[in-house]
Amino acid sequence: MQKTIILFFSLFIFIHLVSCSSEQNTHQDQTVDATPNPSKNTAPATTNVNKNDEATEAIAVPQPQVPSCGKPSEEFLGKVLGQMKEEFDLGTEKDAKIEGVLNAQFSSATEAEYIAFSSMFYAGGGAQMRVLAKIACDGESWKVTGMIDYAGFFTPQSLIDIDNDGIHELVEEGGGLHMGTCFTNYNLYRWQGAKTKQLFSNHATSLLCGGGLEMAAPEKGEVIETEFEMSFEDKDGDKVLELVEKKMEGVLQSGTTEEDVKMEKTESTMVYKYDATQGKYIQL
Ligand SMILES: [Ca+2]
Ligand SMILES: [Ca+2]
Repeated sequence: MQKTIILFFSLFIFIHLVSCSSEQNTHQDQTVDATPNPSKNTAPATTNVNKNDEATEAIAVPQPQVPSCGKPSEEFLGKVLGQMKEEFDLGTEKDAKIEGVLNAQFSSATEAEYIAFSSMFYAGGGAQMRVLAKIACDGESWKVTGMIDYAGFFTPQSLIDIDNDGIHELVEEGGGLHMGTCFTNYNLYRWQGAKTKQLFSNHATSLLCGGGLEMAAPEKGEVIETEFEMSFEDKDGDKVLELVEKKMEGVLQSGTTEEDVKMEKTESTMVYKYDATQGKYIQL
């Protein structure tokens, strides 16, 4: 039990340090241009992207119009934060704030929009969340046109144009510790009006942190750890990014604690292709 507590706090401190580092980065530059550009597809730091510059160079991407509303003002962002607090329980986060604002396109390739994201807060169940607010100019002033909760960090790399239509999709990567098991979630979304549609999702778990192995007491042959490494790559040259999933699995051979555990590791790769008809990634 003592070890479980130590492991839990070690993990908490680690998550906190990463979170602080992320906050520093986003504070330095509050408003960032994240205009989609197929020759510069972006992805999270942990994701490898094949830029395939040669294949995408010839494509003309419509540039968003400069919005007649100018940039969202501090006063307006204060109202956005108020709306976030109304719609979501920001928990014990007393100093909840707008952590950053990014320029993006979510409705059309030519309509400038912004996305404002809150600082992290603890939602029910202990998961770390933040709120994303989509902001659009109605011709006269900025309006909040959608709001979702979002687990994990949010950076310019969280915006990616997977199908080369000039409209951003959102990559969400988050994780935590629950009942001795570490988990990592990977989701890909697209805005649909005020909410989002999920285009892809996977979920990895590990019993090798937080004392999960002792609690679950798995038998030989059971998978005790999965990891996913996700990357985007245009494998067939059709200007739409495939999602490449490298999966690692650890199968228990012997041992009952994190110190004496022996695993057999297997690795496999899966490629998912975006199906525009269904509006989601499907296995090839
Ligand atoms: Ca897109
Ligand atoms: Ca492709």
